[in-house]
Amino acid sequence: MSEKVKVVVTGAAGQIGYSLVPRLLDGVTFGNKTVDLELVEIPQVVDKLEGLVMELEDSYFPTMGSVNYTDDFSKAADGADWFLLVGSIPRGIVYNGKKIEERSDLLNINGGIFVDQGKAVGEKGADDAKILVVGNPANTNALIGRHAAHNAGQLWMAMTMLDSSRAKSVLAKKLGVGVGDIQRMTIWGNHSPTMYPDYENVVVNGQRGAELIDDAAWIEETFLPTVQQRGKAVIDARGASSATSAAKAALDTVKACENPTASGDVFSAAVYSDGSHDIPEGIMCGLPLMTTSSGDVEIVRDFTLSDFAKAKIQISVDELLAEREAVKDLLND
Ligand code: NAX
Repeated sequence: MSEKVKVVVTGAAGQIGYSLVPRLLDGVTFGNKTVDLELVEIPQVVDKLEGLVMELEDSYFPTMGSVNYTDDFSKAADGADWFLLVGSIPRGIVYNGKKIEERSDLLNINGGIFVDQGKAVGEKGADDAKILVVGNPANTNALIGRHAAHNAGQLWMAMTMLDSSRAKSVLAKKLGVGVGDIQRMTIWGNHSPTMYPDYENVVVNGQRGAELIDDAAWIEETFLPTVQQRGKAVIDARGASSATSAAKAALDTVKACENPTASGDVFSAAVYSDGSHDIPEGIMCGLPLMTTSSGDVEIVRDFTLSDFAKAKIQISVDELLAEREAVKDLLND
């Protein structure tokens, strides 16, 4: 019998969910493991998931195990190995009679959701479960969920893989190479316009980015703003936010955790900071990561940061500290 993996996806009826869910079953993300799926939505739209389940059944996925849909996150969480927490309340909608415009309101509403989900993950999820938060504000949602889970064996992450893939694409065009030629790309800080894509530490066909790119104006005026504002550019062009690329990034994060990292390379996600790289402890900060041959995900420490990089990272770290302060009531106990 093949191995099994149980995966919970929230926001499964949303845009990202529609691109993401089928590809969890395609035999690539989890290899030949049988994938049991729990698709979670809010009560108002949960019934729409019946249609997605019908499509999954019709798609011929030999690795598909059981597929359920529910609005009961806690029930879905039972024994799950992976949680892809995509669902969240977007800015601009009316919630409990109030239009949600302020980031602090958004933090608190979504934070409340992540307290409940975190508790369920901690109590019911596998003790070595991995949790990837995609729903924004992703880093602080993950901080709240991790705190509520109180389960040290579980790994909470917030997604920065999409930012990393965007940064690789912009650099690859500049350098005339393929995206696959760019290694060691790290997104430092928050998944927000303050993020810092580290062009200096990338390795492109054996050469460091710092040696390859000697064009400070291009970095400041083109590279950083293009990567930092790419989400908005996609919305402006498409009339909807990034969905297929976000789904691909979530799958790439899962694969990066499920397989040992190639020697010398890293991958990007935000994890709980432990003081390394002079980043204060206790925030979910984008960092360089690797998966060891025994399957542990670790922070990679052999990075040298220039004064320019340190100053940029500090801006994003300050934002994360302010977000933590804004939700401090959700981090008590
Ligand atoms: P959609 O609005 O299409 O879908 C979100 C879905 O989540 C909705 O169907 C909603 O009913 C559901 N939902 C809300 N609260 C829920 C809860 N408590 N439990 C279960 N389901 C819940 O948004 P979509 O375009 O799919 O984006 C989802 C999230 O990803 C947004 O927060 C978005 O900002 C975020 N993103 C994060 C990215 C990242 O790199 N970290 C990039 C892409 C994306 O912008």
